[in-house]
Amino acid sequence: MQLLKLASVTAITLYSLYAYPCFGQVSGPSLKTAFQQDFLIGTALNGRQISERNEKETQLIIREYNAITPENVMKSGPIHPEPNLFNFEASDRYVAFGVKHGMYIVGHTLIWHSQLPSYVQHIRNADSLSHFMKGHIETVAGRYAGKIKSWDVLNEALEEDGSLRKSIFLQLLGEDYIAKAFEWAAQADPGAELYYNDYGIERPEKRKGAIKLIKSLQAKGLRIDGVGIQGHWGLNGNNLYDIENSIIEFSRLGIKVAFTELDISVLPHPSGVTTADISQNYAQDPKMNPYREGLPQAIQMAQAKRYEDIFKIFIKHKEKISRVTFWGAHDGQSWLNGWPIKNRTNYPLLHDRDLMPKPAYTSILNLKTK
Ligand code: 9MR
Repeated sequence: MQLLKLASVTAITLYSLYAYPCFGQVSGPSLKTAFQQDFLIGTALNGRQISERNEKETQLIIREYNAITPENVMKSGPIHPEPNLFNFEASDRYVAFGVKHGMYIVGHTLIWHSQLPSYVQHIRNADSLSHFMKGHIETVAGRYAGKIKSWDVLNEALEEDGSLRKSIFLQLLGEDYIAKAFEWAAQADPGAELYYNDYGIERPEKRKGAIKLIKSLQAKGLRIDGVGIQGHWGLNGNNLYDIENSIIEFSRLGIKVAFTELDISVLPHPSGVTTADISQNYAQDPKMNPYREGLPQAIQMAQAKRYEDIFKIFIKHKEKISRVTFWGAHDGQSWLNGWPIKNRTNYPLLHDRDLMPKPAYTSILNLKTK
């Protein structure tokens, strides 16, 4: 038994040394250095990470990544909980983290139908909603002007068929709310790049809607600097063609393309479709949580290959891509452990729950270092 244990510890150590030769050292290849000439490599930070509660996690984040996005702390619910009350404690800490570590700081997100403060959900007239939007954008984007390098001004404003989402903003303010969001963001922080961010816009139908939205801003003479394709994908590799075409088509609009929330789920999705619609929620079923005890090697390798295929496309189009951000630094923190079914064990990121690099990490790094 002891021998077996020793053998497996040795195997893991050897694998880690192979996969991550410089783990614990300050020099040697890391994602951010390997892709330095290509695009920024980012991660989303949760509240714990922003507070630097775990030294190993902090070291992993600053070693691998040169861009950060706040996973939740800048959303309107937490940051603007009452009409005249802003809670900047966590967001100030987030920005200070980025400044301290010399990182590219992303703001996420100014206008989103989800995670709205409850008083906004109860607004029933256009004037009050417009008043909220303007005040919110001016105050939040204004506070961090000069520090936030890029804002996800508008998040997920499209339905799956590419039509405008029937959010409270569209219903009370009409299409013009989109132009207003970009106009007010540009005024509040003239130096920040302004992005439209959404999931599934690599798919042709929804992509058309995103292109229409971007063109309508440009036709009004408003500034939009980039589009964020979130990249919440699964193991099925049949969207490579769509990913490549969307990079090409979006960049033809004269804007930058970023991949803003990349993760590759290894678990079955109950509806069979990969999306990031957080209103989805399904009952628990043990068949839907097959890897509670660990991820089989074959799936690890399939995920590594999937990441490799995607990154080959990113590298091919590197001059069109500004940033690739992963939606978290390790599997343990991923939202995909709780969505669309609660309490599952998913493995969507590049480092495992012990902060060790996975084959997916190595497959990406090898594209630049081998
Ligand atoms: O990862 C985020 C999770 O912790 C939150 O509960 C959820 C709801 O606010 O949002 C998740 O992040 C989302 C991001 O802000 C926008 N695109 C989809 C992401 C995954 O749901």
